[in-house]
Amino acid sequence: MKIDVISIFPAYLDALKLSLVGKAQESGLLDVNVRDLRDWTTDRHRTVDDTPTGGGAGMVMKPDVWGNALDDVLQRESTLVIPTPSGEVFTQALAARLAQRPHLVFACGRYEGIDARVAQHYRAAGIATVEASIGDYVLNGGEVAALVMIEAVARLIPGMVGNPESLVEESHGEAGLLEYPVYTKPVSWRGIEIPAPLLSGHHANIARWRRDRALEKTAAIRPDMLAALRDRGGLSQTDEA
Ligand code: 6GU
Repeated sequence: MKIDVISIFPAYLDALKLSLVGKAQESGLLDVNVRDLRDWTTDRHRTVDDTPTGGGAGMVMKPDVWGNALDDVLQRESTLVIPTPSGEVFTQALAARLAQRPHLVFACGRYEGIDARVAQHYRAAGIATVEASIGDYVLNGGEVAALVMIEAVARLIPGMVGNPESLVEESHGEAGLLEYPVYTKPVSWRGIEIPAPLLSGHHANIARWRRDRALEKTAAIRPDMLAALRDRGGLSQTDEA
């Protein structure tokens, strides 16, 4: 997979050189390029923003500069991802869909956002375009949101995570439940014992205990997820007991 990130603060994306995403780049599974939006400005001051038409606070990013950049970077098979708090919520399902695509282009806006005609234009031109928010809170720009989305997508690329089973059991994965609590040695730490079933060596009992803790935790913290799983027929009689 190829990923381009366009931003006026390319240094924000330095974290992509670290850890899993960095290793994926060394192994050739992933090719990430971070580009400076100002390279596509044409004026002496390298202007990327202007006042909002119709009035209001803040500044809006200019469509002409974004058009220059995206015309250069996008190809027919690219997916344009625009991080914005007004987008659809970025979920594990959206991450999984994006992980199937050959080329992602992240257009990181700052200030009050990018002129709305940019998304409209590339959609009309037949470029798959996704406006996505990482949650109901406000960041100063799309860079940190792009980091979040890239990490979530990159670990779903086949061959990226050492043990594919770790993708199945984890929170928001296929089970549709939050993950059960995990423990390692010592068996007793500061007076707190690891729950006995995990020490039993009885695999069915361990699986049942883990499933019950996942159900309990999901019911308490994310009742919406539990209801959705029930509606999909994902809860057995034992689960409901
Ligand atoms: Cl994608 N951008 C900004 N600026 N704020 C956000 C966000 C994105 N997602 C949640 N808050």
